[in-house]
Amino acid sequence: MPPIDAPPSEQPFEITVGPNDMPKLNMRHPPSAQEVCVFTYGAAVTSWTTRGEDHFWLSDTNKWEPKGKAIRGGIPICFPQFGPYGDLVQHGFARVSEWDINNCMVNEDGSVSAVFGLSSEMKDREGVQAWPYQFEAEYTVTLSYVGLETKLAVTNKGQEPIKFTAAFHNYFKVTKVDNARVFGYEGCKFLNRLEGDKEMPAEEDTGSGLLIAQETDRIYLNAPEELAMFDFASLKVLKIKKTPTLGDATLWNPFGAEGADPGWENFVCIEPACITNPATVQPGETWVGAQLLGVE
Ligand code: TA6
Repeated sequence: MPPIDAPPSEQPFEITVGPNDMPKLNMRHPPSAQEVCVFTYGAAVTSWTTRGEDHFWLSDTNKWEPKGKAIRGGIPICFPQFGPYGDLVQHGFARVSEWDINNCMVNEDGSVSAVFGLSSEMKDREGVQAWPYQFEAEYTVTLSYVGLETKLAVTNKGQEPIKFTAAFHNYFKVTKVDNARVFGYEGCKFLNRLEGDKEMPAEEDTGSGLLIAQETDRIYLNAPEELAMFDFASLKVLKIKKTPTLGDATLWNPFGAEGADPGWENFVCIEPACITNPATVQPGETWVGAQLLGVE
């Protein structure tokens, strides 16, 4: 790690502001030339670069107003509800709540982490009160030689079990959606969200990955712990590892459907998630779901 008197461009942590004075944390791991930017609004990762190249797509339509609308792009956190499956706002309140920065640390192995917090005690935070549970959520973002890890830990602070669904809604940047091939979903059944969540059989394994050639909105069941995406134009391989607590994984691109973001051609959403088998956390216990992203 850089010495404490290293130039500002090499210091691991910098808290600054983005558009409309929204607070954000820039975190660097100089030995691997990685940087990540996390807004406190939604604890939203909006950019992750290796040697200056960003791997996340961010919409040009973002208004950067922390008022009930999620930042589109990067990694919105869906918690404690994925999609419309429940009584809360679409994808839950985590992505439209202001999170605290609890800690920034250089770990023993030289990796760097930032920890964000949101709890039911924060009565002033958007949407939190709509969920009748006592909880503490910690979101840890880590940069190491291996890549970017995001980890959500949810502790039940109340007297009754908590049940929730969650996802890391990754918007990966691609040169063009049809240049991308997704690997890992071979042999997995999926729920087709475009057909009322109809369960579909696993598709034939062509050996050359899954091509998105039409509007696609799927929840893959029992998705493997490792997924990957290859971009034919940039020759980039993106690897995703997820914990078994995130048993599902989605695949989404609106492919120009009505209402699609004008930038739809340049992202593919692959979202490690627990949706079909919601997490249950007993009083005093902690649930942890994490993903590790790497690029080659
Ligand atoms: O995970 C994919 C999805 O659930 C899609 O159905 C699509 O609606 C998307 O998330 C974006 O949701 P949002 O609420 O951010 O517009």
